[in-house]
Amino acid sequence: MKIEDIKAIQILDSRGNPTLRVSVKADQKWGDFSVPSGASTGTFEAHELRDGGKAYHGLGVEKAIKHIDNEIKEALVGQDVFDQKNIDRILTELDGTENKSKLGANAILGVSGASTRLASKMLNLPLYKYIRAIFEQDGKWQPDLKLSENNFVMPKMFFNILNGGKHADNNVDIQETMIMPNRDSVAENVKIAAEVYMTLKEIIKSKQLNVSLGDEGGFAPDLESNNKALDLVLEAIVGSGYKPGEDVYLALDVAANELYKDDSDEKYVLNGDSVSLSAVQLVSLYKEFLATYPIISIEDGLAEEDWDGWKMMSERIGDKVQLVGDDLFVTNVTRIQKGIDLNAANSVLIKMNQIGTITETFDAIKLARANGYKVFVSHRSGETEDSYIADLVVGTGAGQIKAGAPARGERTSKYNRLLEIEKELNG
Ligand code: 2PG
Ligand code: MG
Repeated sequence: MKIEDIKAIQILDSRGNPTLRVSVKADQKWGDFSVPSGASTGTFEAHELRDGGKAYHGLGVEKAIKHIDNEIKEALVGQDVFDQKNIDRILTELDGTENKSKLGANAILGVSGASTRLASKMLNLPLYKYIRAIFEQDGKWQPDLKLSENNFVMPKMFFNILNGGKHADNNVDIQETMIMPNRDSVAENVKIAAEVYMTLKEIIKSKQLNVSLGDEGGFAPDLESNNKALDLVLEAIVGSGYKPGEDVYLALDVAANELYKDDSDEKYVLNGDSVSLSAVQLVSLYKEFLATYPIISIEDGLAEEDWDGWKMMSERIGDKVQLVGDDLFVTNVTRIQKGIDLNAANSVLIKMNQIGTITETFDAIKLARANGYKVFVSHRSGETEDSYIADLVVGTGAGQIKAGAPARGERTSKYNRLLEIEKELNG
């Protein structure tokens, strides 16, 4: 079945910034995909093409849309919609740059994602089943191959309920303090997360702190120290009637790139604690955290090019906690391979727009998994209503997902889609 048409429009993301919604057509049907956008981005991410100039403070995506309307459409019309690997190969070759800066990773991902959604629609398959099929069949739909169709596992879910760093206007350095409810079912986990979120709001109010929200829907009060962020979340878990370290675990995204200053030995500046720390000292702080709080994962605990620091961190705490590379790995197989070779981490965060195509996203997941790394599928801080990553995490069996707070439409669309998938699989 051949691609007949491709269209894109400029829409707004959850921060009010322009982004793309792309639609691909075959046989009277359209498949859509809306492209997310980060704020605490890694230097080595694929390039997000923006217009510059005055409109939308330079953030428009009309140039990316033009590339879709012209070169990309020309190259893809007539190609088989069920051969995702071929579609993505054409897109990357047409761009020709290392980081997709010619056509824009936002344009390319939009087309890549929309193609898979169209294909799933044409087959009348839920998206996660189509993703499973092409994930296992080397990027191409082959109806007669046997799939592990019945082994769908619902992911562990990480809800970001307290925001800081670049995602909020407060003094907390840790970008994301997340909770992971520890039940088997999505519905139970969503319930626990929502209850803890409600309790946290009451606690923050009762302490006369500000209940304003960060970019991902978590609360963003000013606090005395970074420890206080963890204490508050713990208090909310207990206050909701759950046991920390049994019913609910904690997880952090430190986004340490944003704390990193390269002008002295004390490279990591924690404003909330009024201290500057070396990598060794910062890892000692994590060690203290691990002794005090039931933390099961620390993402971007050190900066994206601090490979020696990451090795040291892995040696010291890698056996106790998931050490997740986000800005470190940017969903890029070359960087993930380097991490594996150096023993720098044990887990990887997967963001489709860091690399730019569905095929390369699959490659990153496969490489990580083949080397015993744990995998997280992740949203971006600038999101849309598109729930694609819910299907992605189930389809690939990645096992873990983070999609922000259990509040605000662009976050709940992912959790609500997981609720739907769970119901469908159980029914
Ligand atoms: C992160 C993400 C998503 P951003 O750092 O993990 O939570 O933030 O999209 O701003 O990079
Ligand atoms: Mg991160």
